[in-house]
Amino acid sequence: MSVLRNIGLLATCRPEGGQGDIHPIPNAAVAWDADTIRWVGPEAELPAEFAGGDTLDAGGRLVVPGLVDCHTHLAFGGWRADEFELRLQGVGYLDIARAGGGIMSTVRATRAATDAELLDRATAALEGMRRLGVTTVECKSGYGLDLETELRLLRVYRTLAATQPSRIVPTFLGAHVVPAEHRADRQAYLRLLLDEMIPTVAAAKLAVCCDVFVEDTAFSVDEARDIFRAGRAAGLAPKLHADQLSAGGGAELAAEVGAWSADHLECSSDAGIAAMAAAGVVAVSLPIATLYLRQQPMPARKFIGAGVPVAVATDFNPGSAPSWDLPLAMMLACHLQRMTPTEALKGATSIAARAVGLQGKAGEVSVGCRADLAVIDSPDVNHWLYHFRPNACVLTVAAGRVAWQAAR
Ligand code: DI6
Ligand code: FE
Repeated sequence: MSVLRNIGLLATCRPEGGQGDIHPIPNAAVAWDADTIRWVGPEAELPAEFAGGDTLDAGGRLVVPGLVDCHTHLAFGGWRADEFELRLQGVGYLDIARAGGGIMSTVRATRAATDAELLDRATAALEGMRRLGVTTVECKSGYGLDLETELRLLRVYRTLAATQPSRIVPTFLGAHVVPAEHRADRQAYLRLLLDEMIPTVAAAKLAVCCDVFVEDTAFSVDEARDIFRAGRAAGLAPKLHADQLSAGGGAELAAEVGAWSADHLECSSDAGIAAMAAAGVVAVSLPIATLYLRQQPMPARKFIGAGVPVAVATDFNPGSAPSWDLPLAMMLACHLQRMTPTEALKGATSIAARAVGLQGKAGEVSVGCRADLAVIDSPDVNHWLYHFRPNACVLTVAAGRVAWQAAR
């Protein structure tokens, strides 16, 4: 039995209520047994049976659920700092891709990387995330784009899930772009996806979700529909990159196929937003990518106003979002998307958990959930995201154990 006491403010982030309802408890305590939360409430009411175990002291600070990063491309080879400089000089993201850079440049570096290199880098990224209080991470493949390399990426995630205290949700993104060697015959790549990759990935239980980049330069709505059908038949839940660079009917397709989430959405139409609201699809906002591509922000207020829950994630990848800093994404969600700090927090906890199928299991401090907690050196959520620092997280508990503690 373990207990975290002397919590100044506990943001439980239970899912009920609106986007900004974080269901706070002042002067709280949380008790857990092994990796599961057993008691949550005001410390004055802590039952005697929980008072005697290992005790951690939050020092009167803010405590939040272990954060959930519900959209990352965690494992890849190489970096693309050269493209960062080119884009700053005015060269377009798609122009760079057409010239052989962009996603294909990372695909080449990923194919050339060894399994050990991919694993070491992804492990370091996960550890960096835990220091920031992030304990659940959705991880996409998509920089292999051939059967062998896609499987290697997903096996890296399986190894991480077995060896790291973070919780991993693996997603198959073989439909990221049509790789260069198939450009002359995209049908051949679609057949590879439908007939070989999806069945092989699903049979080996290497992914939970199936993602498609729906965009003029990647996959059409009709192609994506076929890919989701094959994914569903194999037991993979749909998720999609939608309306990032143009309004391409991605939000509408997410509603049609009952996706767990539609992500990016900088360019969504009002009809797409209404369709997502009616179908109960989570909108995942990725403000670091918005910033790096200098786009118009995702219209979070429209989504929230229409009744669509808005998650906040990093999109960590070497091109459009080269940072795994989820609190940074939350701060940017406030500035760019006009979300309040508590709305951003709910978007990076229980709403993000829903986007990866972990509703009621992660992203909230409730009895029965995994004991994932972050102690933040702030009196409240507003102060945390307002006074932005390199790291305000002083203690992370993942699966019931201390996974990071700042030096005093
Ligand atoms: N949208 C993105 O922002 C990432 N993938 C995607 O479909 C960017 C991928 C990259 O530039 O490497
Ligand atoms: Fe992405």
